[in-house]
Amino acid sequence: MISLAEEVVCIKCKTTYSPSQIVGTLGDRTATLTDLRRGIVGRTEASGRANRMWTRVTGRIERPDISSRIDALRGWTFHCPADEPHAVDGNAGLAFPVAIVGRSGASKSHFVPAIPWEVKVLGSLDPLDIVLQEPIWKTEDAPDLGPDISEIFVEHRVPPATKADEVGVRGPYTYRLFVQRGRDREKLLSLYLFDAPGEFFEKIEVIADQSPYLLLARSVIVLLDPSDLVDTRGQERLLTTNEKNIALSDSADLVNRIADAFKQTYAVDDFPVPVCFVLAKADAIDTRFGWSGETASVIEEAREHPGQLGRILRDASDRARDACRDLGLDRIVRSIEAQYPSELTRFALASATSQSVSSSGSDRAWEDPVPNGVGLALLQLLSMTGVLDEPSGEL
Ligand SMILES: Nc1nc2c(ncn2[C@@H]2O[C@H](COP(=O)(O)OP(=O)(O)O)[C@@H](O)[C@H]2O)c(=O)[nH]1
Ligand SMILES: [Mg+2]
Ligand SMILES: [Zn+2]
Repeated sequence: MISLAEEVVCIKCKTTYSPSQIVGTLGDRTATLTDLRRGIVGRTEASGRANRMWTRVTGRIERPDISSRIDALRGWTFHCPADEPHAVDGNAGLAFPVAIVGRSGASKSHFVPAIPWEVKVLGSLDPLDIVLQEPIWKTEDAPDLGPDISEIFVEHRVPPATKADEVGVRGPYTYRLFVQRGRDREKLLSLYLFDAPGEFFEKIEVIADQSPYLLLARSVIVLLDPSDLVDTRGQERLLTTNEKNIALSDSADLVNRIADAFKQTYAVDDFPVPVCFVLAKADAIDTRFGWSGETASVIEEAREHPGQLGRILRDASDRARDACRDLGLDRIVRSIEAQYPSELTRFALASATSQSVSSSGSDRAWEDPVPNGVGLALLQLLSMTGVLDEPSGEL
């Protein structure tokens, strides 16, 4: 259904290339990505001999110089075959670009770093054999794996709002995503994450011009900001009905705009990729829905009912959708159901920090930020792509 291929997605020229078209350079050495992935380049004669000897003596294929070889691989830069030179991501695995979109202030710049913090550092999906790791090749645009991971989760600082004219799209931040379940038992994906300013999603032409990555994404997370949709904790006053109605209509517009941008780009009648709508900042919402325990219950249920993760995730999405309705977001839910095919649409509630920012004087800081539900949104997307499918064909 969804095509995931071992191709290289070039965000700049909005095209995908085969690895054989991508040339890597390291000093004065060049090699195609196909050759590098096979590992036939970068091995010296001497290390080749040592490897053969090691294999003969130990009977194992592990190589004594593996870490130095990996270090050498990290230095390669990969070039897009387009005329104007620019770098592309050369990591192995099925390219899985995930666009995180939402209006300004929706929590995008917190949600993007919350994904690696929750899934990679805290290992929230480890019990499901889904593991996120550092990539071998980091891209030029995002050399330190960004995006503000230590700033938020270690130093507890609040990053300033992402301004369109200052930074543009940040990323791709790339990670290796190992999925050790499902039909193939072992699958390697190259997850790309992007962070863009909310202004980019205000007009459909701007989406096409400024956010080509959005239209190349194989999955989308749409963050809905509850701050002006429902009364949230820490708010100075209750919202008026009028204010809520304006915000509802703005959010429904965003939902429609994203659907239109994809449909026009792909020239299709139905939205073509998996999408998860996430009611963000769930920590600030008064709801009876136990959103913060959802990841744990999905994991526990999956353990009790092997082979049924797909069904379990659909149930979790239905619960989240009903919670959104209960909170008065029925208009948004209806727009979503009208514009997006149900088999490619999921809902979730999540928080990048599980708390509101605390301010003393002019200092705004996080006290002890911990993401929750962020990995579950990623899991919903993975499930819809089919990579978690069980041998029985269960989705
Ligand atoms: N309560 C709560 N507040 C959040 C959360 N994430 C972000 N915020 C607040 O929302 C503001 C905007 O977040 P930001 O990530 O910059 O939004 P962006 O414009 O979508 O990138 C932040 O400065 C925080 O005050 C969250 O998970 N929970
Ligand atoms: Mg931002
Ligand atoms: Zn390119």
